[in-house]
Amino acid sequence: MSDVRSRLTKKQEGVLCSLLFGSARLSLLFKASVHSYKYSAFHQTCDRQGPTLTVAYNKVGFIFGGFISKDFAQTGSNLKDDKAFLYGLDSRGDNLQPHRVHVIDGQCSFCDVSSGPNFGGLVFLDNGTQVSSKPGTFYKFDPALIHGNDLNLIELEVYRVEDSGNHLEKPWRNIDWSPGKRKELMESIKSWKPIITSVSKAQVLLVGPVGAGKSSFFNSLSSVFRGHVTSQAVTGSAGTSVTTKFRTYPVMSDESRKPLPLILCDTMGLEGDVNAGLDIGDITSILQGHVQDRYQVSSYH
Ligand SMILES: Nc1nc2c(ncn2[C@@H]2O[C@H](COP(=O)(O)OP(=O)(O)OP(=O)(O)O)[C@@H](O)[C@H]2O)c(=O)[nH]1
Ligand SMILES: [Mg+2]
Repeated sequence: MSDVRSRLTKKQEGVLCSLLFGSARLSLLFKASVHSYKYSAFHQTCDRQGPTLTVAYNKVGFIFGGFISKDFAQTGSNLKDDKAFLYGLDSRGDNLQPHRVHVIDGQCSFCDVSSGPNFGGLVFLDNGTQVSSKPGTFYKFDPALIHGNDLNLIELEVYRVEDSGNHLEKPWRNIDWSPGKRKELMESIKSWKPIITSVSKAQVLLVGPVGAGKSSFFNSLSSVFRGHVTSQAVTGSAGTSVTTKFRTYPVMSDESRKPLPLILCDTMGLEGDVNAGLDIGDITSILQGHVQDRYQVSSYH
């Protein structure tokens, strides 16, 4: 089977996503040239996938189809979907201006039956590469603007529409990464003193699931204060914890050659199985100060 790769260019994908919502992401589910132009193949990969965008390509250079926010599920009914629309995009030339058409008031948006993507006025995969176009059924549209009056497909793709969320576009907190601010933060850690005079250093216990990045966190912190990359703690990925011993690491500063008032305590990862990795009893013992550097928990003997 040849590669199931999107035929859309990045620019075309961006234009289609702009018709959906700001954080929409397309994930290719079905490609007729690979999976076949049979509607049964379409249902096999596209049923119950949530919102989908059908993307058809014809010979004259139009990209067109429909969006539904509900599942294809072959319920045998015509369904309403107030977010559904048909669209057409003339991909010839640089100026990509999509044309979008909403459903006629009160009409259904798609036929959820055993056929190809079926938007009433536009039906795909019911007759191989031939599209059925009936403006006025569910949607009122100008065929010239939707598909350039060409009903012969050279490709048909169906994408799942995912919401990538806004978290990547909008930082959840603003951090000043300037060199001055960085120096200030490092100085505040170096000069920090515990409130209790009998305690000279803070010990920070790193606890978390296998592979969470506990050992890497120490290596990163140590590298920052030493001024060069260090990898004192062993890191990596395996089915079970890579760290097999309890380790206490002083953090050294290379400039002053003085240890910081900070000791990082790296532990084995928490694992699902009983008697594997760190367990709650081990954590209690560590907190009570009963566990020495390089102690190996029993499950690793
Ligand atoms: N992308 C990414 N990978 C990370 C990060 N931190 C650690 N890793 C990678 O995640 C894997 C596990 O990291 P470790 O630091 O060994 O994790 P650990 O929590 O000490 O794991 P155990 O000792 O096995 O419990 C390594 O391949 C790291 O390179 C991070 O911030 N981002
Ligand atoms: Mg580790």
